[in-house]
Amino acid sequence: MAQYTRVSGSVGLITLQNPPVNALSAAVRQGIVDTVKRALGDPKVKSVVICGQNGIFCGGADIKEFGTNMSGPPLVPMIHAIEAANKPVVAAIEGSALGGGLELALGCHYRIAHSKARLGLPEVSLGLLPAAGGTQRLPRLIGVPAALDLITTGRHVTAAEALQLGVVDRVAEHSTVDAAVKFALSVAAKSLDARRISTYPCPRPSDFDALFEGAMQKVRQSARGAIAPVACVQAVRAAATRPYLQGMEREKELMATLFTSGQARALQYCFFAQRAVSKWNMPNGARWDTSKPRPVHKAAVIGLGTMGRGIAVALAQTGMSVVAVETQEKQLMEAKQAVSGMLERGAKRRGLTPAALHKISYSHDIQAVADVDLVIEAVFEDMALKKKVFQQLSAVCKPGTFLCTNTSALDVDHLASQTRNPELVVGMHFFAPAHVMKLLEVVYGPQSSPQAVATAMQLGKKMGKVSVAVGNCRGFVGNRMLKPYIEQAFFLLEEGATPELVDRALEEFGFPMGVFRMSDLSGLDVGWRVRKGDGLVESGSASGQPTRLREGRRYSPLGDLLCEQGRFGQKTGRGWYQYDKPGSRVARSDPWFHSFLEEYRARHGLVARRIDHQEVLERCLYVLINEGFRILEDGIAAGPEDIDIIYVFGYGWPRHRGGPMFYAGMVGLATVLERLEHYRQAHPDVPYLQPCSLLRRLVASGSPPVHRWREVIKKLHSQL
Ligand code: 3H9
Repeated sequence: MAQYTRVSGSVGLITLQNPPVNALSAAVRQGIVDTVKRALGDPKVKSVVICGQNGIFCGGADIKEFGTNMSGPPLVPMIHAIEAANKPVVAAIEGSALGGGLELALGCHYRIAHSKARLGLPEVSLGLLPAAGGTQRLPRLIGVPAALDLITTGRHVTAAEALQLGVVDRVAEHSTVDAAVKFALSVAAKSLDARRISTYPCPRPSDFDALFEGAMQKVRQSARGAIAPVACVQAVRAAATRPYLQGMEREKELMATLFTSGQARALQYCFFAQRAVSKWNMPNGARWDTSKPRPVHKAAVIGLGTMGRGIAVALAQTGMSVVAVETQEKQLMEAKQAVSGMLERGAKRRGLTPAALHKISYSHDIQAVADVDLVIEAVFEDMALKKKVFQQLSAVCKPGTFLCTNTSALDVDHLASQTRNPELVVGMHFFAPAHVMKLLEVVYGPQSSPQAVATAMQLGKKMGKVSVAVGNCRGFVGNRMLKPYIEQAFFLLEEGATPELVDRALEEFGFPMGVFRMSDLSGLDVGWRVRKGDGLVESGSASGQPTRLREGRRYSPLGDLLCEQGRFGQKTGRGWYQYDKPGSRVARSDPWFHSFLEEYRARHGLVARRIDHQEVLERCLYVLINEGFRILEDGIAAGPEDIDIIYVFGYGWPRHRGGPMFYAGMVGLATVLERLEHYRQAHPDVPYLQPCSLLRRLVASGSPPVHRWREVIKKLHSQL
């Protein structure tokens, strides 16, 4: 777990060996303790180098050990022993030095990093803080403001930035271990008095109070209820106000609170869930590890509206050639300008030249896609139009071209049936803005080939997306679950709530935006068009007298009524809220809407009652979760992790609550079931509130933890 050799006559070389990331498991920690002792006790050894095998220094503490009975030597005294050594210890950092890995390096007397290495203290994203001295040593080394930034955001820095900040002493271009050994030889006889970071005074900035107040305000605003960023600020404050050992005590104390918190559990679940979703499998048995993707060298986007433009940017940024097709000349010219602007701004942000600009060619002729490997259709959300495009693509493209649709809800199988090779068709559902949002739903139908799914998943990864493979149904996973959630929000308005109350409850829960502010942002007309297509919007609604039932189910026409008045949200300056002008983003309460709502209730004989945050959360979230259970039951998502990752990356579900399905487990499945039953009784005309049989079955089998749900689902499927 830590290999020891003597090299160049007098350098003790310790190599961490725990693939894939050399995490500091109990065995690795024991290995370090033993090998350091051996090196320090060997009179022939004058200096020591610590490195990691396979080009990676260390990915930090072993996250899999958290929540178990942790054994083995603890990190803090292990790092202290290295720092206290009387022989110079040099960290040779290749690949990554993260979390406990960087803390180990900070305990060394010197740090040399490869130019491609990344360093950081990402504990905050796991609901923790760097508790192996990271919060105490880093501010002493690089100053309080820079340490606050790295520790509260968890961001990884490049070797160049680490050198500039003073985190590392040197950057190596070639073999870091060779460079470190050479360096270790050169410092063997030097005094270590000035190299032990824990002995440094922590620089106290002149604007100390304002700095910490500002930092606290910033994390409270962006953390949306997450507690770890706040604890990180408190720990760094202790570094700046207390002697080192007392600071370490504070770090330990704060870590103890975080370590057992539900938030840390949720965030660590998200870490593993994000990796689990890349290991996709389909109901027909096709899997990620047996399906080989085909390389995509050239891709095309059809339709250059908002989504198509973002997709073109995301594709071009991978470095591949992109053909962007838009049949309307005016739209094509506008898109060309917009895409170039996005690529230029993106390159500027990353300090690069916009090379991707030259990767895109534009055409108004669909024939231009004849030689591409993969096409993503992103035309207007209209089945007839999409069908036509797929028929054309099937005729124009070279054999074997994958045909993907960016539809957000339409039937992928139906589109596949328009082509000669339905096995080459999958959905690639991006989220707006497509070059920014991380989520990609890869939608397979019964005929989609494993290779088509593998290729779309791999392309998503290349584009920097978190891709989740899901089955085909109306709205797939994300939008299917959103429907009952939005519906409940409308019903709550009818029963006495306001958009402000509903949004506040959801934002306090941790969503960046409540349902109504989100609806104003994305445009009320989008859902209106869908409801019209479904025949739900009644022609008499202009008179304000639409009924509130459709085929025996409760229906709220509130959204339709606003649309009829031209209130489409931010773009028209009016929606559920009012805005200073069309396009403005600051939502203000709208007295017009409040009196409209009162009149509406009066007209329908609805008596407003007091609704509290608890009811808003239970009604909106539990109904969404219930639909998640139906999705699992239907086999549309392979496991709860897929749903949770979709919600965390695509729908603003607060990551520190782990995603809707994980959250249901935290609340208690029996509680979710009981509340759904309660609301179903109160609202018998709302079928979405009917608890799903999978939920009942899980409760009946003792509410197993989320990682064991798949067993119950498998049993359920085998009985169907
Ligand atoms: C900490 O250090 C606390 C301390 O302050 C002290 C407390 C006292 N442990 O991401 P990948 C697995 S907290 C266990 O796909 P990449 C991962 O699950 C820790 N397992 O590779 C995956 O497994 P599988 C702070 C880990 O090349 C496999 O390794 N550290 C750990 O894209 C490959 O991972 C962090 O937060 C771990 N620490 O990226 C760093 N790390 O193959 C977390 C990874 O079964 N890690 N695995 O799915 C990372 O950010 C990335 O893994 C890294 C490599 C950048 C290192």
